[in-house]
Amino acid sequence: MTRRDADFHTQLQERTTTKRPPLYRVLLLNDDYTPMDFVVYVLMRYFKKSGADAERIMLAVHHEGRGVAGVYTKDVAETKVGQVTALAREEGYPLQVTVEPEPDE
Ligand code: TYC
Repeated sequence: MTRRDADFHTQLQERTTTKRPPLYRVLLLNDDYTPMDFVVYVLMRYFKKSGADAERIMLAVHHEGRGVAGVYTKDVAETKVGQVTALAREEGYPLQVTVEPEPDE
């Protein structure tokens, strides 16, 4: 294969290979003041969890200190952090929500 063939091959690959975007975890952190019901509500409303899953995740955060609410592209993850943080502050709760990169597969 000539150098030009190799370059053409590389460019074709770059044009036609579909790349998945990097993903980010939205984490909930435990605290002593945010009500359990509020955390369950947030998990159902913003992270589309069933009642049973929301309860399980909330209790895991309560006992282990942190837990994954959902995994999204960067923009979506950051939007959810903003929405949930705003609602928690409106209600006067200190709930902490953060984002971390999902280790790539
Ligand atoms: N620890 C809180 C309580 O006992 C409940 C709670 C769970 C708070 C998860 C935050 O991310 C959280 N009321």
